[in-house]
Amino acid sequence: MASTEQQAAGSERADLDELVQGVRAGRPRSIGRVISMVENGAAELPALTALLAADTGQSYVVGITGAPGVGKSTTTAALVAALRDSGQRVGVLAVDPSSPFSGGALLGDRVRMQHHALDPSVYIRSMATRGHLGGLSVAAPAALRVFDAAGFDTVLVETVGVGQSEVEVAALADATLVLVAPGMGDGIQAAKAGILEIGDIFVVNKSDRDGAQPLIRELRNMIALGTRGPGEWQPPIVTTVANENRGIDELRQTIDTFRAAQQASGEHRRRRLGRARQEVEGLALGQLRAELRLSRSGLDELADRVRAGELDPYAAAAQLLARHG
Ligand SMILES: Nc1nc2c(ncn2[C@@H]2O[C@H](COP(=O)(O)OP(=O)(O)O)[C@@H](O)[C@H]2O)c(=O)[nH]1
Ligand SMILES: [Mg+2]
Repeated sequence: MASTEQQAAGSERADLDELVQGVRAGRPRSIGRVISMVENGAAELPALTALLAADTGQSYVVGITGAPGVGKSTTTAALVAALRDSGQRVGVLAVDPSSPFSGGALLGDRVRMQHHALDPSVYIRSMATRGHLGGLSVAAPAALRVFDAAGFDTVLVETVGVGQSEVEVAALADATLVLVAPGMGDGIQAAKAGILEIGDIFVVNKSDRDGAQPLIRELRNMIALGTRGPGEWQPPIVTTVANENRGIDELRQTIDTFRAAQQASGEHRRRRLGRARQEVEGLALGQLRAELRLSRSGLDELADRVRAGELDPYAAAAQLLARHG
């Protein structure tokens, strides 16, 4: 007869199998549970990830970045509708790297997404990544893998945070849309802060407003000054009025054109490789950090010697790693 321990392990395994089947079938409850496990860094994650791995590699990830208020959520909702019209199943992941809590900040966006919420071919989820072991570089790809295994053709990733986090999220996407808008004062300003280099497609949203033409000109000049060489993808500018659904079909077609070009050039594979590398590194570093803190590797003792001026921090770090190895 099996021991109670074996029985417990067996039923845990059965739970995981059921969860994996639920994700594969695209069941919202299962997808939601697994993404919560990603957020919380659950102990079952490695086992779950191994079970899901065979079903991944199909979905296309589109990152949507830009300053707050530029129209990211409106554009995301409009793109969801356009992608649904072309028969795709669509996932939306709203990432807030600055918050340890998911949900709250996105309530407004939820309302906007409401008419998609009843569509079984659309799944919308927000996720917080602060406090996650390995941070955004681990949590976001793990969540994307869940969407992927659930069979979504396209996953739209909207960042809620600002600044560096947007650049980080862009590094996880297959294609990055950078949104700017006239009359925001900081439209191009935000672009200057590193966002220009990450844009595959630029979107001038709110083009119903004054100042759209000068903004397009300014953007075009800045793109021309960029470092992209001949034969490389030159980021196009798409003009939209997202809340009126104008320009959204053209945007969807431009994403398709970019996708075809990046697949032909090998750039798509390079990006996926970079993403996997970042994830593996993030996991390894997170694990190492946890081990160094938990194990009696003498971190406290070494720190105390550094404090007392008996040891320099480089030597202390070298000793720490040597003891750990
Ligand atoms: N006039 C105008 N307003 C827009 C447009 N797109 C979005 N908005 C409005 O701009 C505000 C901010 O949009 P939102 O999508 O929440 O921006 P986010 O913070 O980047 O996600 C909302 O009130 C939208 O209705 C547009 O093309 N033209
Ligand atoms: Mg938003």
